[in-house]
Amino acid sequence: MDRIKNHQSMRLFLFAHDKMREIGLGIIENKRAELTQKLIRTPCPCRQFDVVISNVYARHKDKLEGKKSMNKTTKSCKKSLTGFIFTVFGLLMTSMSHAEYGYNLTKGVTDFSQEVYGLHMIVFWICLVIAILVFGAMFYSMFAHRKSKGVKAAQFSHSTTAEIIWTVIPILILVVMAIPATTALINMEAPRQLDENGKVVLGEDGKSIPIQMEMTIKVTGYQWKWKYDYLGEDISIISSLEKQSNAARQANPTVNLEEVENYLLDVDHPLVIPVDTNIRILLTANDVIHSWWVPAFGWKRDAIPGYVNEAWTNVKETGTYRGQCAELCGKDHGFMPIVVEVVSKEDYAQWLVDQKGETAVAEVKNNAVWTKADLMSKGEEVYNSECATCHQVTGDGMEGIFPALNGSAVVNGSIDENIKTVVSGIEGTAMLPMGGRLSESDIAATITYIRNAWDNTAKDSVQPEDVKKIKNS
Ligand code: HEC
Ligand SMILES: [Cu+2]
Repeated sequence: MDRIKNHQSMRLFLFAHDKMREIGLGIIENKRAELTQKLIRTPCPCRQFDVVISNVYARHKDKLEGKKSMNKTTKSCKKSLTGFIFTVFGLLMTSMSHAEYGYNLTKGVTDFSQEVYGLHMIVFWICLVIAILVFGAMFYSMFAHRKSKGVKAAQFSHSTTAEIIWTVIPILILVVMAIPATTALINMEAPRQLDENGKVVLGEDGKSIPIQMEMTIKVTGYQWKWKYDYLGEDISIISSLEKQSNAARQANPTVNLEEVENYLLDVDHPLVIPVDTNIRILLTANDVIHSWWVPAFGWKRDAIPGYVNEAWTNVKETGTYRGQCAELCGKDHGFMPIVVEVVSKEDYAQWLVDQKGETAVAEVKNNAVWTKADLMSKGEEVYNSECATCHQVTGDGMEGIFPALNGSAVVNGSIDENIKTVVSGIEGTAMLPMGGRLSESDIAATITYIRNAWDNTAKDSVQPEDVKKIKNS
């Protein structure tokens, strides 16, 4: 259900995109499946986007097509364009009685998102009234003063009065729209206590009372995953694209994307937050600019390296909310989704306890001495999920871009140098520091793996202790 909700605002756009494409290609409706296949196979700059669109379309196909008022083979562009317009109109009409599948913005699940929705509706109605007045006047005068009735055009060219009127009225309209928009922005940037009617509560000194934040989460964007630090709780979560989606997105996929639920919109470890809680969210990034966006919360904020942005939220309904990185951030930009699990306060307290248990387990792993077999199996797993995107599963890299680790001098050289390269990265290259995103035991395992895998000759093993030493030196 939440998947449908989250896609509501995108649906009209996706549908329009799809229709226009069909018209362009002159392909008839029931060849849709073939088209989807073609889009997936055709390498083009917007391939990933096409895959997402085709997939979302396929998901909602029944709902979309069930509501169509026209479903005919397209004979000519003109005909299908008319069909398209009627279809969209028909969809808009039917959607009014089926709010759940509507094409309007969603109201979201925070006070702020509802405020944004309200603003959107005010502006929408203002636009509608203006459109009716302007087009009404236009069509009326064209019809009532048409040439066939013998009407002669007036010959005046300037009217100061008319010019003043058509300057002053739009200014007034803009001012009227700016008042609620500014109020909403202030509520977002400097949250103040509001009463049930949305009025600002004033303290004894006649000033507004700031909202107290109950917890703080630091969000860090990485190429291409998110890290969530629960400040004061000593909990960090790394949130990456879920395994099935990741397998299905590869060039020669082992998993059919049609079979992956929430394809490209699911992660391994979601952000978990309590309902009805004022949460401050600090955003930054480790490499390039990312942008954290969960539509249901009503805002989007850039995550910029070396800079901390601030936002806040208070989610009113438990549930799963999905979003995506909204800043073009490199080749895997489309593969760093966001999932937020909003749970009851009791469930959150329990989750904290469990999570601290896991942190303790990770600590134990980092302090343990591992057998070589364990290092190798863990290392292969981490290598395939963290390194193989660039260095390839075969360790052969990609010529001219990613060096081969198979036969690399670093990987066959001194352990310390090898650890340093992985922990601190190689400055100015795509080889990013792994020290902050992988645990010491994962790094030790991965290095052991690459030093033993393929044709590499080092054949030694690395313990978390060795990684710690390099990290602290
Ligand atoms: C985003 C792509 C990317 C990822 C992911 C990545 N690397 Fe690299 N790696 C590079 C690039 C690019 C270089 C070469 C940098 C340079 O010197 O120009 C490199 C260099 C290296 C080197 C030095 C190789 C040599 O012979 O100079 C090692 C070792 C290495 N990476 C290990 C790893 C390990 C282990 C992981 C996973 C934990 C990993 N890399 C993940 C891109 C990546
Ligand atoms: Cu990003």
